[in-house]
Amino acid sequence: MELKGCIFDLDGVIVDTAKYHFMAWRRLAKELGFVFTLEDNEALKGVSRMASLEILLKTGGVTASDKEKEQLAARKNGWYVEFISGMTPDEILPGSIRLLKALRKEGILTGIGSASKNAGMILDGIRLREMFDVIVDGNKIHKAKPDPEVFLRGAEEMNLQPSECIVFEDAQAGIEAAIAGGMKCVGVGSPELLGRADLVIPDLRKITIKQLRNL
Ligand code: B16
Ligand code: MG
Repeated sequence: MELKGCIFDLDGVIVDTAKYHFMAWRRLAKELGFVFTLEDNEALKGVSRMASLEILLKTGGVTASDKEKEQLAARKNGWYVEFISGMTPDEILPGSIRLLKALRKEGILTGIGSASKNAGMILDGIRLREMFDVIVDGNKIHKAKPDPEVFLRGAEEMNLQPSECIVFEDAQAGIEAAIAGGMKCVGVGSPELLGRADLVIPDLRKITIKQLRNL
């Protein structure tokens, strides 16, 4: 392919904020009187905040009104923001900076395509904002992954066609979003979960631009 842009999911690809999301959701579940496991948490990856809450409530067999749901989501987000407010560049996942620098050296544009409304705060904490030409996050989009909106907006802001872009994703919903958007995608994580991606890698450490161009 003629590679002109790479769009990175944030949580789970560039940083491991999934653990902070989990800590906050588990705390909410505990307050609601049930246990939320790491396994249950898999289904929340890449999913928007309100959709995550729906899954959590279903897991615990809890019903709530729309107003209560808003309050529960805000409560969870308060804890989550507290957890991520102390993030530093030490938390950037291995290989990320190397790959971003290599892409930029080749004139390939870089972007963030995240469902999170807290992406800006995370990027500031890890001081990586300037490594991305475009940033599309949960504040800019209306439709959550697996809808391709987040990645299509990223390509559009880069002035590129979807077919010229590669998406890096750690979540099934994100892989589906990339496919729906007509983009190649690299799954970052386990092949069992991300088998629909064009290539699955354990992390960003070893991937080369040549491998990406061959997709
Ligand atoms: P927030 P990503 C996603 O980020 C997370 O994977 C997902 O677990 C979270 O619920 C979602 O952002 C919304 O995050 O509550 O901070 O708006 O993986 O798309 O970068
Ligand atoms: Mg993710």
